Amino acid sequence: MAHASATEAHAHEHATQEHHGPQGILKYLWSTDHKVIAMQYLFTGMFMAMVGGFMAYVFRMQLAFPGKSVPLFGYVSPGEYNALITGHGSIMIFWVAMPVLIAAFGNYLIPLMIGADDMVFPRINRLSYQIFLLSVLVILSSLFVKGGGFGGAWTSYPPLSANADYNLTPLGSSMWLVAVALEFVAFLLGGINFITTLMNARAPGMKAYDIPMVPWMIVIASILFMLSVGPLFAGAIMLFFDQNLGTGFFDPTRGGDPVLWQHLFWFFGHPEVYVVLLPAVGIVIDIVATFARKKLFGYKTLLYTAVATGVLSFFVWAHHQFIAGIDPRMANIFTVTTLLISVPIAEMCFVIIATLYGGDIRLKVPMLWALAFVGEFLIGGVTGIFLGASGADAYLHETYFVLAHFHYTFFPIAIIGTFAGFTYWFPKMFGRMMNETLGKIHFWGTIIPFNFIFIPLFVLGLDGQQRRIYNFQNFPELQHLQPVRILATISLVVMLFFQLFFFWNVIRSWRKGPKAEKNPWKSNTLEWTTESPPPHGNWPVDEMPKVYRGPYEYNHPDREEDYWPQNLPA
Ligand SMILES: [Cu+2]
Repeated sequence: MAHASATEAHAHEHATQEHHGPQGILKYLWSTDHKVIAMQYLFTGMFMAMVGGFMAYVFRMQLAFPGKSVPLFGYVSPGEYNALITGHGSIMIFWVAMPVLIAAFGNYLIPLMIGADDMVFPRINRLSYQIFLLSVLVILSSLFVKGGGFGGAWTSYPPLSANADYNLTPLGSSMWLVAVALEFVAFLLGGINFITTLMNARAPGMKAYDIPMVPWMIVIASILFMLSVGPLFAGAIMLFFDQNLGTGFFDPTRGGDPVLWQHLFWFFGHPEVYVVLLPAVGIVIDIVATFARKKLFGYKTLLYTAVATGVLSFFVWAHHQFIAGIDPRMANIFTVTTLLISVPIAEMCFVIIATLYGGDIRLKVPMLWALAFVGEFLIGGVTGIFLGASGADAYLHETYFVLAHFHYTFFPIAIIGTFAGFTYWFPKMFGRMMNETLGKIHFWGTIIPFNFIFIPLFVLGLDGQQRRIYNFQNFPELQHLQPVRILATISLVVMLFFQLFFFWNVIRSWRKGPKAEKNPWKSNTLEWTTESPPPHGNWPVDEMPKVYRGPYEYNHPDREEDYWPQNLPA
């Protein structure tokens, strides 16, 4: 069996070489340990979340109090405003959601949950992070070059992004493209590792349907990413040429077609939503099963639903272009596929609800986040149905309704999903328990203001307020909505303030939280059978886990102490 021999080879390596790789501070730069690389991705992603959150604070202050000096920033010029909204969108998607949900959780959890001692290609894994770090440096420095950061929004639509006179293209625009391309390379390398590791390095006895949901979801997401990113990668190179060499792929004054970019962008851009959604769903379903003390309801249903969502997500992209001049008959087709994709998503929600049903539910902090994910994401899903119908979209397109819908999908994925996973695996990652009270203050201090930020934006959108406008004082017919804008901004400031409780909780628990045992939540996936935190190689060489039986099963209320697979008969 191929996977058994791969594991033996690894075990041998760990038995003969106490620690491969350098020690001390260099360990964090050159380590090939999947857990160290996961931490690098996690903390880089968290740092970038602070940058992206700060950008949101600055432009929301400008919207609520136009023309006033923003504390910690100063006056916001129109150019800076554009750079801020562009930076916020691109950073939160490419440098927060992707590195945290795919790379950090994928790196940390895949080997541990399938009983492997590391990734199959540890050095490719390290290279992946190093290229990612380079992309971080490029995007951050692009904010400070001459002409300022790129201001063409995260979608980078031409012809604005491809300047008519290419000699005038600001450096920031091209650096944005380079940074995004580097980031894609990093995640392609990571994806290769995730897929091969899941295929080849599973614990002896672990069959396909024994694999826990988190590794499955991250691997399906990696495949989606691989299949969708190619066209945009090519598009990014073409746009780079338009910007710097005077080609005209996307510029109509040079014979190009700007709508071509929109096709290439959204062919990637829509599956990208599922690239980050699926790992979050995996995390949430794992937490829900553990804290409901139930077997996951409908394992295969969920798995095939995820695959179906992935396949369908390649046929919905033009719902972003209903009013871009595409054939209205095409719009009908994309309306149907878009409405169709809400079926598997609803099915995922039903799996979660059915798992909760009749459970012995414990409302620990990770469980609160997991339940909030379902409720908030549903609002995003339901409002997406309005936007997916081409008739309604003609009115709602480019309004704050889109913005509010998008944040009701992405915030639950990137922020709520991350906090759920982080608080759940914190004891495993750092060997300490987090403080429940601080965790609950942080939870409510995030969830309540979140709704007060984005429900007002639905109101603004339905009243016809357009996106990407610097100052609404120039629009007398929208003046009466100023209190709504101020409410959203104040709620954002309150939400950002409550993040201090999270950072305080992390630092405090890391240093002197109560020691975590191997399996504090009484879960029954493999990562809970090793020490907290796991040693290098994850398990002692002669104690590598074996899986004695399937199918994949969670705790039953009557088997409280029983975790899979250790206490089960051979
Ligand atoms: Cu879409």
